[in-house]
Amino acid sequence: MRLSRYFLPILKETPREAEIVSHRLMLRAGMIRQQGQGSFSWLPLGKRVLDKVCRIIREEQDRAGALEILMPTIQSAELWRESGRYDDYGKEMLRIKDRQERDMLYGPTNEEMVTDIFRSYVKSYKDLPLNLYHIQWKFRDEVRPRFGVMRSREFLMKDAYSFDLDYEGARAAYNRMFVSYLRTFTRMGLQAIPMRADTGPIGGDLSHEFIILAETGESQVFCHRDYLGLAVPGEDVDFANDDEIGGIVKTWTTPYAATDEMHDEKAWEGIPEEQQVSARGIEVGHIFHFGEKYSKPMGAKVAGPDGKEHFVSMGSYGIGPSRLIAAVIEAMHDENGIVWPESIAPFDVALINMKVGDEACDQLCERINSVLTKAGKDVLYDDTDQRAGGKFATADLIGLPWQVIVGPRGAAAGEVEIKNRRTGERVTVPTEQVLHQVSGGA
Ligand code: 5CA
Repeated sequence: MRLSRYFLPILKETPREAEIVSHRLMLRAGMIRQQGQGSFSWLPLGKRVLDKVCRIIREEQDRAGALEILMPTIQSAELWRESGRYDDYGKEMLRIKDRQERDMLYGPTNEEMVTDIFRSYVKSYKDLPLNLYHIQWKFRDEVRPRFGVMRSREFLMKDAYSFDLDYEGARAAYNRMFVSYLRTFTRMGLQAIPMRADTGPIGGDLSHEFIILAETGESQVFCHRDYLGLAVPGEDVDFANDDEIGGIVKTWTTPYAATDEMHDEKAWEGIPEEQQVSARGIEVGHIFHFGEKYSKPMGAKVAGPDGKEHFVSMGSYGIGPSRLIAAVIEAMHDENGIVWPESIAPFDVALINMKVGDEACDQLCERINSVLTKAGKDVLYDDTDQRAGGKFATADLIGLPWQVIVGPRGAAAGEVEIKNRRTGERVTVPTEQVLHQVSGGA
């Protein structure tokens, strides 16, 4: 992609309304634009990150056996009256009327709608387990939308819903999502700690929030230091093996970890002080087991092996991709800007032409752009006529993992400079080695 043809509205000034670093950097790097209170457009750079985040989420949901669907944003109040939540949900729900004066709403979550899909088709335990997920916009009229996309009113959510014959099956489904979440967050370079959590308006008796430790986090959290060293399961983890998955969940739930609402002072005092981590945290995922809370009132039941009808045991599993991006920036930035992990960087390489119009520089840049692109790298080629200083500042601000810098002297000598954004390390290499170098140099 040529920067001269791209839409990257970088802000020179630090926006005053942004209180936390991720919000400031997302605005400055031209990733998002505020459209109203708690409502944001995703500009090209931000959209690329959002897509990469969603791709990782999808891959890990699919690996764990969940199936992707897509449900509408606008829902009928009728469904919500069936579960009793139409009245319970309160002011956070955006209520709308259509031209026939029917009560509608903009979905804050989808338990009712997915339960309706399930009950319409699935009648036998033989079709279980089933887990359906979608990635769709939600609206919650939050009392205090703030921190940009961290707590907005309209936000993207991946929400998955599991259906099982009994508690044992539902617990296994819960465990699969638990492990899938550990993998998802690790792939984005984040260390997420699962903590016992309150279930709020979703309901149920078992729930974990996945928390990223960060000073700007909205919740106070408490956990054992052991979490900081726990290994996350690799790609080869067998989601068909309930014992293996259950074992991983056990390892990850044995040390103490709880959010403020679930904190147990007594248990906490039993942990040696040097092992206690009391910090602020950002909730990037939240999983719930709620059994028959929706299946019973909505009549979602299947015939069991005993020939009798059973209300299915359900759970729901959420991740906020838009919030997640802000959380990644909170965790990974420096004084010059964002420092993306390679897995979700909007582009892999910033190719910086220091002297546009110089034939040798232009030609070399074209060649490198083509070699890297052919090798599957996403390249943002800075072919603008900005001064070198401005180009470096932009590249640092938008945080691409590698900068390939082409100047006239190097071009004449057949060399380029390569900077690693994270470490700041710079090396000069022969042009033939650029691909090797930006692929990790191994
Ligand atoms: N139905 C359940 C699970 S699918 C549910 O709605 N859970 S939730 O309320 O905990 O939301 C799931 C995730 O969405 C949260 O962990 C968070 O990452 C994200 N999220 C929730 N509210 C917001 C918000 N106002 N802005 C940005 N992300 C949000």
